Amino acid sequence: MRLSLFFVLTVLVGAGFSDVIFEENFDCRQISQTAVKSGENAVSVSKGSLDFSWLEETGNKLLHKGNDVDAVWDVDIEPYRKNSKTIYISFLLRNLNPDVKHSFAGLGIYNNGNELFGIGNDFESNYFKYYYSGGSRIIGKAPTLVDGEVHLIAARIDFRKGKKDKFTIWLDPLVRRDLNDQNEWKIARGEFEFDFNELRFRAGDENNKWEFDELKIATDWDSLFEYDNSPGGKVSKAIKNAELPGRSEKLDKDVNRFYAKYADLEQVPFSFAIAKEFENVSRLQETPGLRPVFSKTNGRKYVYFDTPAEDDFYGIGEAQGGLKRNGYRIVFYNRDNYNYRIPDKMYQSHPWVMGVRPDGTAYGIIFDTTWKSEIDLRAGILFSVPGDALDFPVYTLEAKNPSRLLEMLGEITGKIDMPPRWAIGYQQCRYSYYPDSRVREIAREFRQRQIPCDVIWLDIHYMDGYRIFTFDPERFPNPKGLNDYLHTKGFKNVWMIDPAPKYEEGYSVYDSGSEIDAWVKTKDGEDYIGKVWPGKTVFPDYTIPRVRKWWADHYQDFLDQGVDGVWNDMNEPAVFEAKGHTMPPDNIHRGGGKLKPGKHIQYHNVYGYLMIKATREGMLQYAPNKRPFVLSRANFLGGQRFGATWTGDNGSTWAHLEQSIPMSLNLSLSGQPFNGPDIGGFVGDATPQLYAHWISAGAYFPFSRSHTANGTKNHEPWSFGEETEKASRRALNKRYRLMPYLYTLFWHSHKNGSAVMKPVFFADPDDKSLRAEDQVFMLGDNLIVIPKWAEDVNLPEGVFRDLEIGDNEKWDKYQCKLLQKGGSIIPVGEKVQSTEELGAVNPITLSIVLDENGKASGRLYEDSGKGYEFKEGEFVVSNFKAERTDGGISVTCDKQVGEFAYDKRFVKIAWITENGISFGYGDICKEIEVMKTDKFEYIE
Ligand code: MIG
Repeated sequence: MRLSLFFVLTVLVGAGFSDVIFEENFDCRQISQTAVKSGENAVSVSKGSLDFSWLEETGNKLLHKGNDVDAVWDVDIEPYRKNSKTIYISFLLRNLNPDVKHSFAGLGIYNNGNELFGIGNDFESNYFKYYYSGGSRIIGKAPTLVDGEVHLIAARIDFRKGKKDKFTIWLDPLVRRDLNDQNEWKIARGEFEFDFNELRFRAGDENNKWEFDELKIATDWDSLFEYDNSPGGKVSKAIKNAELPGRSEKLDKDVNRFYAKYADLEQVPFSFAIAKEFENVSRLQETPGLRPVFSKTNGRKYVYFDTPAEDDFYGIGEAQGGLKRNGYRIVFYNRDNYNYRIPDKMYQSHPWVMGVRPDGTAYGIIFDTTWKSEIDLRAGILFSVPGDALDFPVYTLEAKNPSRLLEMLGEITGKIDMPPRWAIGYQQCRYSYYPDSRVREIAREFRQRQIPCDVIWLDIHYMDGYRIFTFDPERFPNPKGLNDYLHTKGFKNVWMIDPAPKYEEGYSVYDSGSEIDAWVKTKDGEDYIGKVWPGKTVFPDYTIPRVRKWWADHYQDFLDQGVDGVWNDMNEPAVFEAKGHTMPPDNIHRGGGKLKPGKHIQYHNVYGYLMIKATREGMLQYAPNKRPFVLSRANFLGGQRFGATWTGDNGSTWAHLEQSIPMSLNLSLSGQPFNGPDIGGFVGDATPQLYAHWISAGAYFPFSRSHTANGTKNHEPWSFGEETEKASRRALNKRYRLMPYLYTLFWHSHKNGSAVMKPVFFADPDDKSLRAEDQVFMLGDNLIVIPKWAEDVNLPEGVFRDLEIGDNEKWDKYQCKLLQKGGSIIPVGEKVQSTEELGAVNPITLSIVLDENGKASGRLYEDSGKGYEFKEGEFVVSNFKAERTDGGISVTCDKQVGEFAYDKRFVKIAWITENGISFGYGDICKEIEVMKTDKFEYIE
């Protein structure tokens, strides 16, 4: 049987201005008015609203047999062809039955009933491909479409007279920043003659269901992707029969909580995200502006916020793409994502959105579930989980501005612990430095070359056959000796521990774990065995309290070797040669304490979170008065309480260098301030220029570490030649000089949840021009960092002055510009090679820029940098103030608190004005006066 649906659409022939030429949203009104030529399907299709999900919302399931044609659209592209114009075609495609392998669906390009070209899922390989009379090609090594997720496919055709037409096809292009910044992976290019007048949706295979939607042709990229953002627009129709919440609670001033009517409140699982206990929970009396609707549709549970189109979205964690998240759709299911190949999943999950209204007020939404979930920000905020996920609460937060919102997020999901000061220093890593003599050599090089550095990292090659908690007897015969050596040189060390021990009897970690029945089980109750670095491995089930204890205890002997910090990698968890590169979703976690037994799909997103929680507990158990440092690759909203994170395996490319800023910013806007990318890029060799640019900006990331993959060229600051070495030294010297400021920012973050690295729109939340600016960023509220490569940047209005703390570097091609905000006092330290050179209270220069009213203020936090004595009062907070006087300024220490308070402290003053820097010196406990001079200098 040939199922056909014919209708002709009027085509706008306005070639010349940018426009949508053709659009098919399966809107029933439109279809029923058109001439339906044949086929039962055509009739059924016209019944319901077909807006989002064609197949489901008709109430029909289309069974596709063979390669039958299912829908045909006549299109007239002749005017564009004739005039050698360019057109773009896009559509959405999703397999609704991913269990069926080897299925085909896609868009056919036809001429009078003859197929010319096709784009879609490949029947044989399950890869995405295009095909034509001459054969077919897989598009890059694009992952299979048979994954149950919505994919956006876009094609560009450049019609050319007398020549073949040029085409480009993208898979999921919207998760990239722009057209020119696409990952080669998902792109196909070629030449072909596109003389067509029909488009057809085709799907093959029995028992298979495909969703096909939003077929569009336009003359430019932007109008292709202009979604209908109107309130109640198309996304809200995705959820049928949406209902108001069944239960609405007021938790706090400006914090509400909602549950669906259908929610089974008895079954709501323990919350991993929420750290706060709300004491005065009451029924919400008023009708809040921000309120979800809930629905069960198409076997999924949906939560939808019908937010105004003018609002800007941020957060959602580590996702790829730009700073502003409007239009994005991502999946929360932690994923090892080598070279960021997969567009819509990353290593961490933060089911949280920050919304900023045009007036600068802000709101936040926490979807408090650990389940595999999706968020769609194309029209409002649409969040969904599989239909069998347990019900969960949705939290809404209202704040006067984005900064306050982040503090509220910190109050609710928890804040970072105060890190040891060395962890804020620069760090050097590679996969891997070995043997131990090479590690010593790296340490010596840093000191000889006077490039500041605090930490050297040990990656998996130190282990004995990749067995965790062991040391290779030949490469690292004396780890304690090596660590002692590093300590004498002023370095700390961080060593890697993966989650999965080798499956091997006689290996103590395996044996002792087996004894307590520690391993994650398959659905049949067997130990789940996967494959990772050591070969066959088992996976500790960190949901079980005794397993976390067992894990924590393992750090005893390990830390005895003089280990300072722990790096937990691969904890999504990553599993080689496994579907989705992780363990099966129906594996079983047994839980305990507050955690009920559950499937992996429930606990996957907190596997890393629970692992680093246990690691941290182990470190605190070993040394209760040492601030632990744990770095984790996977994490979850709220996991900032247990460790810092980095952004995984990026590539040594310009695109990933640029990407690193919005990625770190959005992690910062998701409650995790302590993060950063692999400086220089992990996959591949950086060029000297790329590395120089990257470290020049990377020196200002909260977590600042160079790293590179196995088998790449050397990526130390000096490995790229003299120019790059100089640039690195300069940049890192400046990081260390900013240490008093940076350390104070981390303390703020620890105290109140604020971000260390912030987008510039935080400086002026109602200035709409700043909302998407992600080439530049701020450190705290008083310093803007502008990378050398940044172009046409949008900066906040107001007084800003160059903060020059590098020696005579004006000619340097790589250094970021640092701008200090008017009204601020930034404490600047001296040049050191490691934070180990610092005491609790150190020499400082106060860099001062007055505001329009001739005033400035700033704060400095100081403590020992290591233990927890600061909680008992061993710290000092100094608040500085400056005011214009006749011909100069007067600087005082307005107030001090803490046991380290001083009654005499000689400091330098650097007063930056529009025509130079004026210097002063004196006892800040009295008053320091500085007279204005007209000298351009840098701050020494
Ligand atoms: O599959 O330990 O992201 O930083 O160097 C590779 C080796 C495993 C992945 C981490 C990377 C680390 C590497 N690891």
